[in-house]
Amino acid sequence: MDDQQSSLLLESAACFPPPKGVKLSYGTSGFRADSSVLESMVFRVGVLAALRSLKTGSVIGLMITASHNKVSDNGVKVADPSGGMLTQEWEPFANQLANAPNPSSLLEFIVDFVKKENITLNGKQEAVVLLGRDTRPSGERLLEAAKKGVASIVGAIAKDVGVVTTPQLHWMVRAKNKGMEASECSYFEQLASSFRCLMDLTPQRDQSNFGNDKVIVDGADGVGGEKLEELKKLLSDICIEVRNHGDGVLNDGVGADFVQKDKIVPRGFDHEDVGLRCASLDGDADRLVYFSVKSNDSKTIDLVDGDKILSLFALFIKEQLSILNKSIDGVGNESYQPRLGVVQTAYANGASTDYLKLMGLDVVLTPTGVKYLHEKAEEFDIGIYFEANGHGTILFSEAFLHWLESRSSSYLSTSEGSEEQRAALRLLAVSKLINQAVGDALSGLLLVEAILHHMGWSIYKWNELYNDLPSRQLKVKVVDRTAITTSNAETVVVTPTGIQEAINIETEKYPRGRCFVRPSGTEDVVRVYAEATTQEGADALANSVARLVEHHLGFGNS
Ligand code: 16G
Ligand code: MG
Repeated sequence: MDDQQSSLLLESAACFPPPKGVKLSYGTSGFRADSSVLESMVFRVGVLAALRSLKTGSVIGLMITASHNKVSDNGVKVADPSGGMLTQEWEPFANQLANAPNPSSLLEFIVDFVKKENITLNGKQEAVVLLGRDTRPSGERLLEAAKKGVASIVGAIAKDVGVVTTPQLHWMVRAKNKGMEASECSYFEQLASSFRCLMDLTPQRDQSNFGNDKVIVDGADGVGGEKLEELKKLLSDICIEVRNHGDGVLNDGVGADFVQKDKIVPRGFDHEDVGLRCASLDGDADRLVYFSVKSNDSKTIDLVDGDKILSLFALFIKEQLSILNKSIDGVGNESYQPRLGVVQTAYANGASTDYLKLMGLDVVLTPTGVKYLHEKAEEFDIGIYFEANGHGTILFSEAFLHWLESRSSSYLSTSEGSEEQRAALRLLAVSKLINQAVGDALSGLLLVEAILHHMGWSIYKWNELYNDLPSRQLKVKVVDRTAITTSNAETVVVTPTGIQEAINIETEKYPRGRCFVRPSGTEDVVRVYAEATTQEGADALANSVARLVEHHLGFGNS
């Protein structure tokens, strides 16, 4: 590293002293904390993103958001060239940078790291970082810190894409690196045109079950509602009503996280919405859940969570593949069999996993966090992943898309307009509609709507795919949550010893009982999840295991 570069880094780092006594780690969703302590972290993540761009020779993304957290929090995360999460190999470096006590130790870490990673810092190679932020008031100030971080690597350029949803930023990074246009306009256009295409391919079925044609969307008072209003203008086949699009407090009694965890109606919804199809986005619009307001109690809801969205997507894709397979069998000489797989976490309702297995699908569990699910889903030709909380997407392998394209063009000459051709076109449209960079509530919403239309299903019919087992989630404050380590996709506690045996004894008391504990990646708590055939059973199991956790780990300060 030359003198110009090191003095630039030292000088700019001096403007962003780290807050005393704050130690952050790059968790499942990057760095997240109260926005007042984040400026120096964001600056340093700006530096990291520029280095990542130099290392990969590609455009990198930096998103300022704290998703479903309260409005006073904020956070920052990095999108890799594919549009996915920052490679896990760089997370330790992110932690080192964020927690370096002063500019000179920061510089030391960088010097060592660039040497190890073979990154040349001579200002000759281009580095580009796309910067996005959600609607949080602290976003603007933090964006300036990110820009300074990027600019402290000689030759690196920060491009501000403004207020966007997290998935939009990831989509833009992916598009840019594929040489496509990466504007918000092109994002909206791609979603709208592939949605239109899917709707045009709807079979002529009895639509009497479809129910009310309108979908009402809770925008969590965040960026998603605002963007959906814009996207709506390009859509003519669907009626979307957006509520909570930014006039109330972000994530306060609204949003997908609130709806999924508390199972009560978000602000702005009431008995007048009984019978309607409702959906909820989270604060940065990478999560989506559906719900309907209960007719006997307008405060509570029937939740249609990420597991049901996954099941709907899996069912639809399987249906299209079997239409294609029929023609393959007819020809008799086609050997290519695309592998369809679904990826869930331990939070997936047991009934959903049973349902998916009954459909004959390959179901794999991973630890919580999109980076794990995404990585696993990439192993399939079509990998569908979802967390129960509504974060998920569908990934298509390049090989499968090529195969699909060549099939669909061969149908042009042999069986134009056939069901096989339509199935191939539907799958191609799904691959364009769904955001393959990361879970995206807007594209997910359009895909759900198109599939319900295709099936001629109401939200009730969809919800009847299977009945969720009653479940309960609790948080436990302990002295040190990192004392808990787990294995088998977080279903088994490894340390401290003895807890797992005690959990097993409790769990066995309940028919179809299932229970696991894990340290949260985003809050200083241990989470407990329990499932049983009755709500009372799930509650009792969760409570007794929460007490076990307290007993083994000691109460924390609340
Ligand atoms: C983050 C993760 C989400 C996960 C959640 C778990 C991403 C982009 N987001 O929001 O996937 O479900 O953390 O939170 O990976 P927890 O560790 O506090 O339970
Ligand atoms: Mg989110």
